[in-house]
Amino acid sequence: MKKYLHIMCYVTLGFLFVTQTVLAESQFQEIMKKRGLTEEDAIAALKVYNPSGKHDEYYVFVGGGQSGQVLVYGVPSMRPLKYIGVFTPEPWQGYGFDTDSKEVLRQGNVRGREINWGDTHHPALSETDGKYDGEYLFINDKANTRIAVIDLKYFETSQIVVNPIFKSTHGGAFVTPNTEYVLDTCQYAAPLTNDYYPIEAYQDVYRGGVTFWKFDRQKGKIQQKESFSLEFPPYMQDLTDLGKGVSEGWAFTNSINSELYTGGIEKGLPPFEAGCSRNDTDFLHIYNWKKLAQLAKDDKNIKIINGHRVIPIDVAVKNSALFLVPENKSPHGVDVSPDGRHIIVSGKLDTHASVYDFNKIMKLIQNRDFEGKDSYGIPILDMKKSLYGQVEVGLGHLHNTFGKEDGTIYSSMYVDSQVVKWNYKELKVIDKIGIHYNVGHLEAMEGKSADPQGEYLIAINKLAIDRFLPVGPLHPQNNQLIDIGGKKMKLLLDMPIPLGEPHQGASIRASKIRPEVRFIMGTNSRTGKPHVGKTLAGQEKIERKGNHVSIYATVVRSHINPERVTVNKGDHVTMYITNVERAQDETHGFTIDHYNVHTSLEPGETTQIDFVADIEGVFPYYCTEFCSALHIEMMGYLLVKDPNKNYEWIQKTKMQSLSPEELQMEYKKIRASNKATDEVIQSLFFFLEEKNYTKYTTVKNLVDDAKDQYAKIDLEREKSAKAYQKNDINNAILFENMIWQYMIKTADSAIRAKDLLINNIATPKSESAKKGEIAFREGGCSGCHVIGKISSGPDLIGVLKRHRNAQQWVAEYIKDPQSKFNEPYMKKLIEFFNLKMPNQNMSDREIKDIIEYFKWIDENADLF
Ligand code: K7E
Ligand code: CUA
Repeated sequence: MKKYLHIMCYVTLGFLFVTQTVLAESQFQEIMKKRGLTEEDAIAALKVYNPSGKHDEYYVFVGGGQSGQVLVYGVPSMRPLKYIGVFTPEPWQGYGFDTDSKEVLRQGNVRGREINWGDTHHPALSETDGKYDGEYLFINDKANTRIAVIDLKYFETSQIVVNPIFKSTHGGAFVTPNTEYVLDTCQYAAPLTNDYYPIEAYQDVYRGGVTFWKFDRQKGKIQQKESFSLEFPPYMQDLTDLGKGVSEGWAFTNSINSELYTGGIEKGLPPFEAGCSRNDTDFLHIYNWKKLAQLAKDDKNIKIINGHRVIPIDVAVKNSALFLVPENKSPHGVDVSPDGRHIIVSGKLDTHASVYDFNKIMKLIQNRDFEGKDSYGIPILDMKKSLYGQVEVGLGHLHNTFGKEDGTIYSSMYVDSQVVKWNYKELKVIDKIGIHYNVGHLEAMEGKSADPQGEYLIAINKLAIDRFLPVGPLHPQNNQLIDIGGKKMKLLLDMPIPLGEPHQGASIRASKIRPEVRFIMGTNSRTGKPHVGKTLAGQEKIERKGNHVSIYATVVRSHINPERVTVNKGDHVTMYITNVERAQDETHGFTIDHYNVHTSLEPGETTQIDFVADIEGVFPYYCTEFCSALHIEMMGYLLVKDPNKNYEWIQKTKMQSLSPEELQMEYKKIRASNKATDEVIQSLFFFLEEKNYTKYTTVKNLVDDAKDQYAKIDLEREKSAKAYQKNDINNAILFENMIWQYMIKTADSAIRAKDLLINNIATPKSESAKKGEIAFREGGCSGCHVIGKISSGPDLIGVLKRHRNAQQWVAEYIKDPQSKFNEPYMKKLIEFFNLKMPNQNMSDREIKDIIEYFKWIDENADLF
């Protein structure tokens, strides 16, 4: 008999399992059919979908092109995470609208001129031993010859440096394997001084070059005094890469104008594009940065141009630190393999990719085996003798990125609109995939580091054409995610970028990035140091010195202190604002209407705003981030008066006021509600203490925040008591109101802490109970039932014990509530709540799951 029962159980279970799978499958089919998806589409969707709360595996940073910003998104979901303001003002972050960030942005002034945009191309992550370490990101501005430093502790721009000698750059930012230097290479040649020379002086005076920005990792800053440049002939240098492993200490830069052509289409001469591609080859520049860094330290090796140390070509040549080797004409990308031995040059106008062998190059240099010299005296190596080999990859080869398996490289074919996977050691093509459309850069995960991860590849395309809903003639950009984990490349997802044209991308494992979630109290986020205007709660003040007014303000849910500031027209106003919150994500914004100032204040941050109060009037100021239920009340007034005017008005409006009895009643009412609220808070704290909340860091942070809020109540109590003693009932009521505000904020954090704690310590939910919880929420049950509380419907703890044969009873009741309404117990309940439970049309499966969820609740009844 027993055995028979067992078999019955298996049969039923098996049956259930099968019906469930069939059900899921038919649902799948139905959705696919409805949305017109193929099986392959559905698989792609599964590979990129992240349910709410699940994080991505990689960060990707891409240059924001003409937006002058950096875009950050996650892979594989391709969900955007942040735009980092770099060369362009960015109001959300207050970037360019508060004094501290303006100081950074204005470091980017060029020859005294404010420049408020940039053309960001190549982000570079800081490296240790050629591997990404997740500390800093560097980004170039092709248009205005600048490099910026982004501190990945805060994801904020902390420094901008302007190239002192180049009028155009492109080959930046690229870092040495331990981030000693950030390289930025000249693109369009020009005189290195700021003087005029006619175009006829091109060969003699115009120059290219490469700048080595010295990076101080401890300070997180580029040291301009210790930086230097190497002069190049005006070959119009393009991209660069640094040697690593065997080739560490060397760098490689290609170029596009060995012809030294100077254009002249307006004079009937052939245009640049023709003149620059006349020769069959251009020059790859090979130079030893370690040697150059030594040379630059000695004054006799350099000349000073615009206050900057420059090593002339002849000094580099004399010290065997600079060589050339021909490369197929008008190349674009140059990329050093993860082990440093192979150097791959993309032949934009040639169907061949060229693989140079560093060992061969070194041998030729050691034997001084040169094919000649260029007109600037630089030794030229023989191309054939330097090559490891060439592979026919396709048309319009622009960029490369490396895969995980040895020898694997992915290359973009702009003209063919393809990504080609090939092996640079075996010199053979492995796979090709079509791209929509015209791919430029491409980035396999950590594909330019010494430790490529493979898995995914991003095609950073130049055209989107018909991929997205049309939004007028200016189309979004398209970044495409490709699965490279298998044998064949598979396209997974398109992501429109509505921002600017991203060029290069840099990706890194999420585990390597360790950003802060709050600042140490009073930090200037742009320097990482304590802000001079750091103000703690209770230290708020307004100071005047002559016509300079300084305001030391704080912001916290949900008020700005001070709330009224009166100044004279013409005063210089400095406002220091500190966000004294400690809770994660409790950001406040701050603006004064009509004064073009804005800042974002993350928890613990202090920022400064400066302006001249040059227009008279009344200017509300307010918090710009929806930070709490009373966010809209988070405001104040700047009042600017003209000291030479008399202001008069006659008071006409009389507000109706409350009688003393009414005031007393209101006072009693709010006192009673504060008492009741406090009891709830005490029970929350009691629960948290009893369950040792300090063991769980995130819970502890929330409780700390709650206690911070609660600690503010004492002072308000005193004020309320004082007002009451003076018979100032009106203000006593307002202070009691403030107490209530703090209590609500306390309860808000404490309830979140409690929920989190319950999640941590409750017995684990079975799969079925998990589904039951979802069904309970999404099916509408939670609209009336709150676990652990009587709300619009009864508490459901113990519901499985309230009836005879309770599980069956509950199941029947959910299935058809009406059938039970006449039972005496139910009649009472319906009367009490004045509500009848509606039929939510739950399936049998869902009902079963919900009962499992109820069982879990009963197991953990003491937690609610
Ligand atoms: Cu091909 Cu700047 Cu790397 Cu675009 S890049 S031009
Ligand atoms: Cu603070 Cu809104």
